[in-house]
Amino acid sequence: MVEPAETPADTRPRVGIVMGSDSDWPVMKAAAEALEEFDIAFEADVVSAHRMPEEMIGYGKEAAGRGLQVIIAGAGGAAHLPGMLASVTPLPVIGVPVPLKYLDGMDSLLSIVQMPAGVPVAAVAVGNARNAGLLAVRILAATDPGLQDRMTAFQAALRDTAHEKGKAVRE
Ligand code: RP5
Repeated sequence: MVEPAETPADTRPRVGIVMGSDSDWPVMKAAAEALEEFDIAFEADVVSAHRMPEEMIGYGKEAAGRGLQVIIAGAGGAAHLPGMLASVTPLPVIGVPVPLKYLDGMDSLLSIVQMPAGVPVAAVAVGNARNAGLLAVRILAATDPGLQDRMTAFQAALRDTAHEKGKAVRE
């Protein structure tokens, strides 16, 4: 019998992107795009803290064992997903406050950032899923010199672009 081939280590997801609803995806896909820019394998799914709590806890409990190294969790309104995941996983959790129709995302931001001592969630700005992706890259780069070199090059490109734009202002 032929054994099924194992998934090659570099194609196994290292980052899990989860969100409370598919309606969060237009915001959250920017995290996926940032990871793609750095060739980081990731998975993305809807895991609602309120509509599927058992599955949500299961996802958090199993994430590290499945090989994930960082979780990016986005939610809007009563945005409990990042904090609840952080309560059941030892992995770093990055929360993305998704802005909804009312309150400009302030409710999402405060729900995510006001965690009790001992259970940290790294929150990015309202709607800024790109920064969540880039922060995940930096976390992974701490133990990956090649990835760190790419992040350094990315930062140099940001600096060059800012210089270039400044030139247009100065002239
Ligand atoms: C939150 O409720 C989700 O993260 C989403 O931001 C919000 C609205 O969800 P839908 O009603 O659009 O599914 O749990």
